[in-house]
Amino acid sequence: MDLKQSGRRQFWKQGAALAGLAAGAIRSATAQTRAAETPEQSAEEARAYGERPRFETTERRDHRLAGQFHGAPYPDSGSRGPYSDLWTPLQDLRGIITPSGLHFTNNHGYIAPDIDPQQYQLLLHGMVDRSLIFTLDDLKNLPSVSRIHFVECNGNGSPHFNGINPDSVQDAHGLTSCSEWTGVRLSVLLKEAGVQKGAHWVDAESADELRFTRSIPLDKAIDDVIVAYGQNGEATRTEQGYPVRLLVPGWVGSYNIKWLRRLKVVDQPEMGKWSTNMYTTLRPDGKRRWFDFEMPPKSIITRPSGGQRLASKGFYEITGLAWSGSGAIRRVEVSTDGGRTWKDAELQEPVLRKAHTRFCFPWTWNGEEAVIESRCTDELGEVQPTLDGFLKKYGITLDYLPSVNTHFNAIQPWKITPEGNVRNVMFS
Ligand SMILES: Nc1nc2c(c(=O)[nH]1)N[C@H]1C(S)=C(S)[C@@H](COP(=O)(O)O)O[C@H]1N2
Ligand SMILES: [Mo]
Repeated sequence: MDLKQSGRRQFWKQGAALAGLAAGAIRSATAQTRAAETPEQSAEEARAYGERPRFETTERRDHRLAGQFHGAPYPDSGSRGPYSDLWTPLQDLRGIITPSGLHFTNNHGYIAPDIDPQQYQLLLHGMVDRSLIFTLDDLKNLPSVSRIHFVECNGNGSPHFNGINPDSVQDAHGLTSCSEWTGVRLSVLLKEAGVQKGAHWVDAESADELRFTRSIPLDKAIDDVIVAYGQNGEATRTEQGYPVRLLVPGWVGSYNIKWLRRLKVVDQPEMGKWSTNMYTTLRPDGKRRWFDFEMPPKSIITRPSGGQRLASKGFYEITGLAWSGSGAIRRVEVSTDGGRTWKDAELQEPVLRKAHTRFCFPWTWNGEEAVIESRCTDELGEVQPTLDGFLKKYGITLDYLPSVNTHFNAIQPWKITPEGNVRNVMFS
């Protein structure tokens, strides 16, 4: 453990005590100060790469350290890599871009491989006319695209992952983030190689020791999948798959293979444990559903949200994020009376397909108990369900819900107590 880390952790503990003293109308339960660095170190770093203002300390939450996994104690915390389970502080973000250093990461416990970009190679083979190997320069020399898309873990928000009523929006829903991704369209590479008749899937495999694999239907691969080497204007972060990852817009997070090293064009999907056991939904009858693809429409109020405090009655802007794996968000409604009445929120530009969309709603809190929640509709007309609606759709009861590890998109209610404390009341 390095000094900086241990300092941070210590400060994080102090955070709870400091929160009560923090000024400002909405107080964050994670308020804290940053550990001091040596002056030479910070001056040099600041010149070279810039730094955050000293007072800006929001950070990813390490659920491995927090000891939470699938709502239960972490199984093997010791052996997990440093980037295995970091959650985005959604309550502190504005706009739609997640700063790269705050992008969530889900790594199945392995340490990010250290890949020299000069040595990097991507193999494209299988049912193609020509097998090809691309270096990083080869990829960068091909026509590029930059697109803003979210990545969301399939289990985000589900009690299967997050336990019952985690305190904050970060701990409940922090496995979604949104970046501008730059790279070459997979369709360009497939055209170069020449896809043969009878091919229907592309198996993508990672370079890390896990050999993480998922199969992508050829239609999707040709439609909008990006072989991405850029994130928010610079190289893709180490923990986001440096130097190259797959970006599969709108689909379940696990399709976005990081540290991509091999693409194989095939006729049948591979049926390894990640594609079948880990990333499908178990039905109550013991059978599994077909692969999950698009993430369903979902919205969450990020401010005010769980763990924050309204200092006094008066005006507040309610704001949050909405997104859908099927396309653009068309509408977000907000209720401040626990779902009895709804009013349209304003959607902030830009409203992009398969990207986080920022919504805003002006509100005056009268100082009485209130339950605030949001509900979105996407371009296909699909409406985010209530908890009951979600259970009906899957044909399950609340008891069974913790077994469902995917696609949980029920409306998230936050209760504001007369004292101004904001609490998670999803399951109550
Ligand atoms: N090589 C590799 N790729 C991977 C994973 C992994 O463990 N190893 N995790 C997947 C899962 S489950 C998710 S949700 C996304 C998360 O992407 P991120 O870490 O960039 O947020 O990466 C996917 N790609
Ligand atoms: Mo995931």
